[in-house]
Amino acid sequence: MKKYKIATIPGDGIGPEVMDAALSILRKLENGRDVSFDFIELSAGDETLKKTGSALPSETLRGIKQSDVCLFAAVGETAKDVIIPLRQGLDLYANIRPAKVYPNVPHIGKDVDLVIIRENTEDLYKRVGFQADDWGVSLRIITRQASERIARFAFELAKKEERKRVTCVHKANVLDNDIIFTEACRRVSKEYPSIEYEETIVDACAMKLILKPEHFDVVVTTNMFGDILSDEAAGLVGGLGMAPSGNIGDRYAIFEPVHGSAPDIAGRGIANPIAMVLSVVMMLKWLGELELSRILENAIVDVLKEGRVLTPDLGGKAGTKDVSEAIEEKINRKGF
Ligand code: GGG
Repeated sequence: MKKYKIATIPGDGIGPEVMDAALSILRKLENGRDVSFDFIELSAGDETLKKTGSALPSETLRGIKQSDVCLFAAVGETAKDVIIPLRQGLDLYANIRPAKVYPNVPHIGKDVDLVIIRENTEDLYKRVGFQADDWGVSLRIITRQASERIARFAFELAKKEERKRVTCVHKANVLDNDIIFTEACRRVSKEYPSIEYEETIVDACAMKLILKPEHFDVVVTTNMFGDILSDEAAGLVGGLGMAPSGNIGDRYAIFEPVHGSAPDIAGRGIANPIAMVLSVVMMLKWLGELELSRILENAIVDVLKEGRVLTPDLGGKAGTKDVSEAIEEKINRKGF
């Protein structure tokens, strides 16, 4: 029996609702299989700050380190005090953000199946700067080491997933530190001659994502550009309710939906859990549970194909729990 210790951080707003959906589905996946999940709930976020005085208590960090992997849902206003320290503190240097068109999901980008690899530890997110009453400075730190590391990660992912092209996205025509990033990507690209390599300026990339999204396969970019472009890419494939992600390092990994706590719909039971559940699919792949990840992704696809149980963001009237139950039913019915 394979046993996994999974740290869970439900967080704020719709976080606990989509986390419940994910955990209930994982329990269903355990049934009759040689795998078991031990969930360890940890706290972080706005509510945790109110209760404990810290948005990211040290027990939470310790709990993640003692687990095989972490599932994170969403936090609200305290994002910068939770997500950034987790990514940098655990050296989760690669943020994988896929954008893929699924059946029956209203979308504007046809044939989109791309993945954005966002450098996750430096750039403006280092939060090095100064602030006075009427001015502020944030240093945009880009190093050769981190750039080469993320470039290599992107090419390795392209190789593993049999993807054809890596696009390095930058603003090296204006920002000198992006020359370091592009040169690193170019150097690493030489180690992968069978994968096509190109460079695109970030503003041109933002436009081309709308005009010709099917062109993109693997996009590798710096932290801030990756944040913005991945929301744009999510917009091509049905919105943030369909956007999963993984924060990957050499020792630890945290999987989370791209969306935040969505306070406008929190507590109403109508949040789309699919971004969270697709993050579980990514987590299972990372754990090496390829068969389970395939079963789960197929169950999601089956529910979407039928188009009967969809949350309001996808044009339906179903609730979060309806969607998770429909996915569980598919897992059951297929007798996997
Ligand atoms: N899962 C990503 C996440 O929690 N992001 C935090 C965030 O964007 N917070 C702002 C908000 O919830 O409005």
